[in-house]
This record gives sequence, structure tokens and C-alpha cells, in this order.
Amino acid sequence: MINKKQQRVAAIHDLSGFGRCSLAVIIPVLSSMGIQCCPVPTAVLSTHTGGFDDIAIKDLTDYIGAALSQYKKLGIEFDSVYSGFLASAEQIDHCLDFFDAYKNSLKVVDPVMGDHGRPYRTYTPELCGRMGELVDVADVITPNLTEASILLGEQYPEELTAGLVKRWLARLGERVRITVITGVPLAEGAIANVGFDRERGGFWRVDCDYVPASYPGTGDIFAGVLTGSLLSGDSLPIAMDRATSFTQIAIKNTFSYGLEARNGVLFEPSLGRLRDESACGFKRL
Ligand code: PXL
Repeated sequence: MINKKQQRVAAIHDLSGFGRCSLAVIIPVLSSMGIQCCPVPTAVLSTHTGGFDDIAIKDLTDYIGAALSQYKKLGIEFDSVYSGFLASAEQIDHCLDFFDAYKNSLKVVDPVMGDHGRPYRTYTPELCGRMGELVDVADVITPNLTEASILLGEQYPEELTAGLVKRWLARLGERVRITVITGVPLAEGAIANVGFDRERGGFWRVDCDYVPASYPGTGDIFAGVLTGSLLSGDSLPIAMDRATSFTQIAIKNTFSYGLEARNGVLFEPSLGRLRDESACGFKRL
């Protein structure tokens, strides 16, 4: 990396000790892409909330504002502020303060709220209701289908046509420049990640094979690679392509060994691939 300024991201997500999600996957992904990731933990959990009991959890709502104050005092700059899993509705205000303090950064909101048509167990109706406030200040959002339907006030769909997906992307695109909806079952045996860039003006899709298993943390890996790729100067379809192919390799690797789903995906052996810039599997939606 000669003559290229290193990019720096403030990542406002939880830290789950076991289960490979949020900061535990986002830090290694961004580091492997040559990007400095500064974690701003929203909570510390012993495991993620998908399939474990007796979870030890420490809410860090009071910490986020104090961390931001110190960064401002120190004059630390961030090229991107990226929010994800939040532990309380009050944390929406802290994220808004962060986005406001770094107005010129790439503001990425992964509006983590749920999956498979249901909210995660720690997500209250108030927290879900307020997530739209972050969407309205973001440059990039990466909802899954469940989260997109909550943001739009629509029923969770069983199956979607390309036309309906485009209408959803366009509606979210009235509020934010780049929208990527993940995990859309657009065709038999395939799942697509679909995206819309309001400024560039284009609807894109990247397909991957359907795997009959569901793993936590894959949305975090996808959004982490997408963020790193956009920060590196890639176009939206190239960034979607890189994020989809890295996530798909980790999912297939995990599935091929028959590993327990709640432990997350086996992504560590593939981190070196994030240095590979070739990608060309995208199409117009
Ligand atoms: O990957 C989403 C996620 C992040 N953080 C925590 C979670 C989940 C999903 O279950 O429980 C703590």
C-alpha cells in the first residue's frame, strides 16, 4: 500500500465471545482487507443470542458516548462509521451522535433486527421502531429480507419477484443512497443479494447457491466485506460480488464439514482471499 492512505472504520457492534458474529468477524475481515477497524462495542456477550441459553451479557450503552467524546477530543478521524447490533433503544441516539460527528464519513447502517421473519430476542418494538432513524442518515444499508420488511412496514414475503424486489429497493433508495438486501430467494435453488445505487442508477443482483442450513453472523461478514470493498473504491456491483463470494465460500466450507450451525461459519481459513480483487459474477437485476 504505497501512496494510499489507510482507511479507518469505527465499528459500532456487539462483541460476542463465541458464535462468530459482529465484531468477532468484522475485525478480522476488515483487517484482512488492509483496513483499520476500531471497535465501539455496544454490548459484550458470552455468545450470540441465536440458539444458546444462560448468556452472560453486559450492556455498554453508557460507554459509547464516552468513547465518542474522547475520539472527538483527540481529533481522531474515521473514514467510515458502521453500526450493527444494538443493545438498547437509547443506543440509536449514540449512533446518531457518531454519524453527526463524522458527517463526511461513509455511514454504513446494518439495521440488525431479526431473521427468518422474526425479530431477535433482545430487540424490542421500540428499538425496531427507531432503527429507521439510522437508515435516514445512512449512505449504505444492508438489511436482510426480514429487516427490509420491518423498515418498509410490509409483511415478510415467502417468495419475491424481481419486480417486487426492485420496488422495495427503490422505496428504501428514497431514504439512502445505496441499499443492499441480502438473502432474497429469487429463483428455485438460488439466493440473491440485490442492490440499488441511487446516484449511479442501477439495480444489481449477485446469485449464490442455496445451502439447506442457516448460520448466524453471515450478514455481518457480508456487510463487513461490502464496507471494506466500498472503502477501497470498488463500485457497488463489484463490492456486492466480493462480499457474496467470500460469504458463500465460508458457508459452503462450514456445510461441507457438517459443523454445528450456531457456532457460526468457518471463515478464518479463507481470509487470505479478501486480498484477491477479481470478481465478475454480478448481473443487472
Ligand atoms: O449476526 C447478528 C447478531 C449480532 N449480534 C448478536 C446476535 C446476532 C444474531 O443472533 O445475537 C449478539
